[in-house]
Amino acid sequence: MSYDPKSIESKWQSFWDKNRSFKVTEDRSRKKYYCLEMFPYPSGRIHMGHVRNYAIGDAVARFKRMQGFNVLHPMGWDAFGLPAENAAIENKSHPKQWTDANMTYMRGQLKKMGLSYDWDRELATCHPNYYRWEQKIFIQMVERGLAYRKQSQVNWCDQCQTVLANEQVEKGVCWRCSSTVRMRLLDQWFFRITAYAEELLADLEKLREGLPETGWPERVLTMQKEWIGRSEGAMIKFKVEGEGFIEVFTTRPDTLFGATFLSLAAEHPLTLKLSHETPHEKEVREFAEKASKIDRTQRIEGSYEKEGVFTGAYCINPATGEKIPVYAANFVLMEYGTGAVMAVPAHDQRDFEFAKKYNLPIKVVIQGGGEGITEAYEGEGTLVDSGPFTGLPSEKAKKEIIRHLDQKKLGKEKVTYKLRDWGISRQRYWGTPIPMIHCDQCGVVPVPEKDLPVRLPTDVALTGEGGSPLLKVKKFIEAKCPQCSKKARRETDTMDTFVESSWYFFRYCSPRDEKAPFNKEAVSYWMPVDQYIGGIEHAVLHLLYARFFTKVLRDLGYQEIPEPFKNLLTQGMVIKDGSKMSKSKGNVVDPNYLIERYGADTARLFSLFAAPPEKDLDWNDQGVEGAYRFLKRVWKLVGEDSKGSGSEEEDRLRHKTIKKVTDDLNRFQFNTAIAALMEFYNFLSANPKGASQESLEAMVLLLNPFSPHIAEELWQMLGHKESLANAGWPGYDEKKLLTDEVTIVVQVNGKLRGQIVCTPNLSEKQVREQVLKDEKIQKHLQGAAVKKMVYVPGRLVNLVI
Ligand code: ANZ
Ligand code: ZN
Repeated sequence: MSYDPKSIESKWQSFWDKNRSFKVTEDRSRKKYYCLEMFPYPSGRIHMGHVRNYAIGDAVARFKRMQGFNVLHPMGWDAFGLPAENAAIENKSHPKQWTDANMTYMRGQLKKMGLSYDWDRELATCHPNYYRWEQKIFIQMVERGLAYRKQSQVNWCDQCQTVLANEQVEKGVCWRCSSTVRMRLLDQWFFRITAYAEELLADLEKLREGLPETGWPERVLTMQKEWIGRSEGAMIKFKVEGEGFIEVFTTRPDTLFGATFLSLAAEHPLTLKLSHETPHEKEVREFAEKASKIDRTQRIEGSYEKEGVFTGAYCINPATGEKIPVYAANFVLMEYGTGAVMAVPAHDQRDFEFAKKYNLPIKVVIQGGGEGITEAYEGEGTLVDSGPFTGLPSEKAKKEIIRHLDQKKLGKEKVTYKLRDWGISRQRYWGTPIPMIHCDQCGVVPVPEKDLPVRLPTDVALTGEGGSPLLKVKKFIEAKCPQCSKKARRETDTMDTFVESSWYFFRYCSPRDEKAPFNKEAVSYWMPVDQYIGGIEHAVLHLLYARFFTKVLRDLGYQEIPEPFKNLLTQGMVIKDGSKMSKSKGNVVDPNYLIERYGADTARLFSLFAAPPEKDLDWNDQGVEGAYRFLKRVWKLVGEDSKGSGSEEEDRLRHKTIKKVTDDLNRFQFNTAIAALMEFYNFLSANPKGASQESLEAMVLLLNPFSPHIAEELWQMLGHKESLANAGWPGYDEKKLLTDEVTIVVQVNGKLRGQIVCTPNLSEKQVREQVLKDEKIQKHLQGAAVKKMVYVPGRLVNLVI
């Protein structure tokens, strides 16, 4: 019987389905293992990146299950989002229809891969049964001040009369109509993630550890740390004539004596106010207008000409008492610190260039530069020209200057973060409705819990024009105020889809719960996720938001753990012809083709064998052929009628292989584990008498995490009735590994006098002892003293007497 993946694979897939082979429930008598791959967006069909991700996850899940863990391995859909809306506009269909159809198709594809999911736990975030809980949590966050509304800058297209996401702004113009995009203030909903900045930073330490050699990758920890961006420094107040104070944030209070002007953000409230009714007003206004058009990407990259204008106002440097000018500058961000900077041109390069450009004084206050400097000296050092602080080193001066300012109530120590509150408002249709009602009398009022969920209406017209489609659904907008019962207006913003993916891993623990977002007991058993697997592109946003939500859910009393993901594996990309596989590059390999032609077992084996999981995988057709050939050979070997009786050498290699595969799987080194299986196969197939039943069984068990269909079938052929879904992982005997022997030739004064047989890993001293104990050698030595021993490890000993 030849290897026919198609029939075997559909046979076992229906077997697993029918028997609910991977269904799990909480069982406190057993150790749990929660294995999770990032859930997919139902874009239409799966791609090779998915195949790789899920092959890794499934190998881990099956391995852990065989090791006796109670394994939770769920799958679902991150089902809200803009592509559904765009596709609906294009195809004149509905986002729900499009999404449902995609989920159905992709579910079929995943089933054809033979992934060991507990499908009874499948969830889709666009279902009211899912998002109603998100709405409830949102309202509780509002009550706690963790969700709030504030005016904020958005990308706005005047032509389309709509807010644009950052991705919809290309080189400063609207993706749809190509007119210039401007920044505009709009009321938006925010999550106060900054309230957790310190904890999010500190807990990164907990993630460093995890299981041996795993935890979270250092790279991801660093990216999160930089994103949170903690800076220690001070707030310092500069008195303005007639206008109170301007407060600045600085990390270098030691340079205060060198602050020769102040720079405000264009959007700083004082920028226009200070210039009001001065000759500078018009110029400042024009400047602010222009600065607001710099788009976000350029801002972040700093790729624009640094410019500014004088506001007409002066303030007092609290250290020197000198009058210094106040400028507005386009590189000062309103969203960081206080939106105002004390400019120290001698020690900050941007300030230096600005001072040169506008002819402002440059005063050196840290030793390092001097007269006529050509660039800023940004390092620390000894203070000069700084009054009573002259001569102090920077570190000490920072503290002393802050203390001095504190006494005069002009400054204090301050820690600032780059992390911004998370803007979650989207003027879109296909998302979770924000459950709030606007009343002229009562303000913004939460929808009462009994009225949840606020369902997304289905009868909407999607035209792609002007603003949120929900604005045109009268029935949706018209609401009664929950407080005063008067006519009111329903919020039409929907939530960022990152909100759904911030807590889905909790919902998997009790996905059909109708009383709460999730069951506390179930969560206390399953969470945290033991192994999370997904792309590096989620290193910051998704993973940070999920960590934040976990802490919020803890503080709202829903659950107790502080961190959701104990170990994280970030898989590399799938590359073909030198670039990432993608539709736009036209270099995709369709998983359907692979599965049709070779079977899922080959597709999975290839994805795991071709590269270590965190590295990029370079696609090659020979690799797939090779994986297929290997499975065909194993099929033939196991299927042969004659079984050998084995040998000591075979036993040893079997134990060695089991150990190697076990160790490698513990470290997710699937490629070397598979290589060990290939070596084992080579040995077994070289024996003309056939391999022993025991070795063949080991081969099949070890193959199961990678290529489970063929493994199940071969297991039956070897005479077993039970499915491998519940089989145990094979053990090995350490002692058996040590029975490896080597023969060492022994010479005396260069002449062959005998040999010893010993284990290969003896030290030189142990070899010497064994040689001197050997009777035959002792005869040749005749009691003479050994002056020197030459040892070629594992091969030869020469005794010089
Ligand atoms: C005076 C000074 C002197 C500064 C000096 C630096 C060097 P990090 O480390 O990233 O936190 N700054 C403060 N708020 C800003 C804003 N809204 N937009 C742009 N720049 C801003 O950077 C903190 C430093 O960045 C602050 O320290 C401030 O410049 C500037 F020799 O103050 B410094
Ligand atoms: Zn009201």
